Amino acid sequence: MTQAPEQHRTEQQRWGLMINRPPDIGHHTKPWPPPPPPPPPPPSHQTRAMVVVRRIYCSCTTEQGHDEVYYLFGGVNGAGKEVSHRGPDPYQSADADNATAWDMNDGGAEQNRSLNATIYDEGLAPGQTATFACGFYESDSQDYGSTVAAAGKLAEGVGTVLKQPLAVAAGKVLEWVGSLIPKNQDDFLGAFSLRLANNGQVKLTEVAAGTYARVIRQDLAHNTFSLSLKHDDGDYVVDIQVAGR
Ligand SMILES: [Ca+2]
Ligand SMILES: [Ca+2]
Repeated sequence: MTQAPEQHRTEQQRWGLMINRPPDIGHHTKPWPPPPPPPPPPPSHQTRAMVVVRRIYCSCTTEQGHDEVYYLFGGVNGAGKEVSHRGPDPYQSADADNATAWDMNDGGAEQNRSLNATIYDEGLAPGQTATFACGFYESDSQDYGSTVAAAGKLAEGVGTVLKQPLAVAAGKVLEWVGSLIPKNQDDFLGAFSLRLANNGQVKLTEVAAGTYARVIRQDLAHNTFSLSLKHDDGDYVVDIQVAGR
């Protein structure tokens, strides 16, 4: 009965000596390595691009009284397809000419309009780019169908100059519209072109002013720019923002 505990103690002491002896220079004496940090979350890729007309300011209308401002938008989207349309529509706050134009004036409530109108909203996958031209007009009753067809000409035209500097597209808008909107009909206010890219986040990579337009402010870091449009006695400033989601 007394042998076993002694043997047990002896065994404990023996192990105790082993445990308490100076550490070996070996891997088992190093502290356990900390766990690796968790992997970073996957980047949140945006897949749609939007072009938003934030505000239009009218310093001078094309003639006495209200102006009815509309736009033609066309180009080549991220999938390489020609797309175009004419706006605004009621969802873009169109409130003149049976909701096909913005009611503008150089005084009163229609002078400075915060529209926040999304004039383009389409898929743009990571790695894709898209190029568009846009012309602003003031309606003096040119038929609607011709203006839609004119927007289509912008898409075709942009497709032919994709490899050229962006300013070429902006400078050719009037040429592409051609006789669809005669010069003695609706007033041409000015045009611009822009290029979008998706590197995970949608970016405005370039903007160029065309005929009768001037880029008066540009902030590519925040995807915004402002245009001055001056023609046919009209004098406008348009604030535009590119956004992704
Ligand atoms: Ca006019
Ligand atoms: Ca008019």
